[in-house]
Amino acid sequence: MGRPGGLAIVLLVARQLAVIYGAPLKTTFEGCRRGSLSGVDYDCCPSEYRGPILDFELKYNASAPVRIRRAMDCLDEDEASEYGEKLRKGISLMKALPADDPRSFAQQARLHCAYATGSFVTGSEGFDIHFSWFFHPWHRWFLYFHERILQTLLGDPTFTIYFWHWDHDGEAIIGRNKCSKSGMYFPAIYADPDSPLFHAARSLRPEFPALPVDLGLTGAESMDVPYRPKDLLLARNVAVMHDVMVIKSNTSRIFLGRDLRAGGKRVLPYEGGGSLEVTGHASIHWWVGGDLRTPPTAGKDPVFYAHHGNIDRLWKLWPLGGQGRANPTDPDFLDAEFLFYDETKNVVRVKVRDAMDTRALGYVYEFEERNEAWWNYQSTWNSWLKPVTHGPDTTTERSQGDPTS
Ligand SMILES: [Cu+2]
Repeated sequence: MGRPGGLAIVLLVARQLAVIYGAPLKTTFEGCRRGSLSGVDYDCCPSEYRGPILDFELKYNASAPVRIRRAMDCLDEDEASEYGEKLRKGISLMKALPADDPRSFAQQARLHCAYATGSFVTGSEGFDIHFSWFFHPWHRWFLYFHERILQTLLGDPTFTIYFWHWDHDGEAIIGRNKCSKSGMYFPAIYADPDSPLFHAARSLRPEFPALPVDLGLTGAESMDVPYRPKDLLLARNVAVMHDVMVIKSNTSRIFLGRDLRAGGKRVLPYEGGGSLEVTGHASIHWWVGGDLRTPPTAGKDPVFYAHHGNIDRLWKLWPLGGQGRANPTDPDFLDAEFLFYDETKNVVRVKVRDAMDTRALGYVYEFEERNEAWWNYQSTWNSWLKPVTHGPDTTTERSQGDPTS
């Protein structure tokens, strides 16, 4: 047998071993196919993916000053109107790009859909970055490129996306500035029907804009969101946040979700998801409803990006909850690769390890300290909450931090 044949066998064996013993997941756009989620088919492969693939570290060297992604509810009137104007302009420019332009709003939503429906393949399996330890880093990258594209369209490299501060009940907190408004209401700039930030496919009930979000919503309630009065919601939301961020988060498996490696099989929605992904994060998706209810269509609603800003911030807050709360150092986590489009339509290959420090990516969040009311919440939270299933090894580990056990 000649050398090429021997090499082929070695490669084949290495590939099989990688599937059996694990190796970092690598994304390729080749072989993208129609995907599905919960029995519904979706066609959301990127429209155009030829051309060289650039490596993230070679292309970008962060030199600009670090920007602050601020809480939308904590802006003063002038700041809010200035931000609203810029964001409306940026999103309308993004929506006006040709439909097949990978920077267009529609194509960004499609890319999120492709990563949510098993459209991209590892081994012989389609994979989903949700319900796995990639949920947080993948969405960090997704917002990062969304923000870069907005900066370029606006011609403003200082433009920064702000977040929907839905974990903040309005009890005054003092961070970089003093903020005593509640972030738990639907952000007004996304509610104006004449704005490009509006999305018609939402199913918020008419009374909901006057009510706080419902962070305790469960999947069973998601199709017909129940009415709960304001006082109950404000208190319950703080309890839910404490439960998810402090009680049910003492290992990375519980907080981030199950591992996913090259050739890994997809699991049912929610089965492998981390605590914040399944509760709080998903609850907001269900509460807003419409396209936001399910991952394949969620990116079509502009409020998605403000919602996920807060998720990204909460991921940064998580290690402050106590010992053992650290992101995985497993190379199969850190060296996993994803592909995104940048502001010049190039395909960029990123690794999870390059997303671990937001400062290196050029931004930090307002309120990155232990200053939200939910950190120190103590009450009969468990009498209000139904148990949430996070996967097979969750139930036993959860009880270690459960004050009632
Ligand atoms: Cu998502």
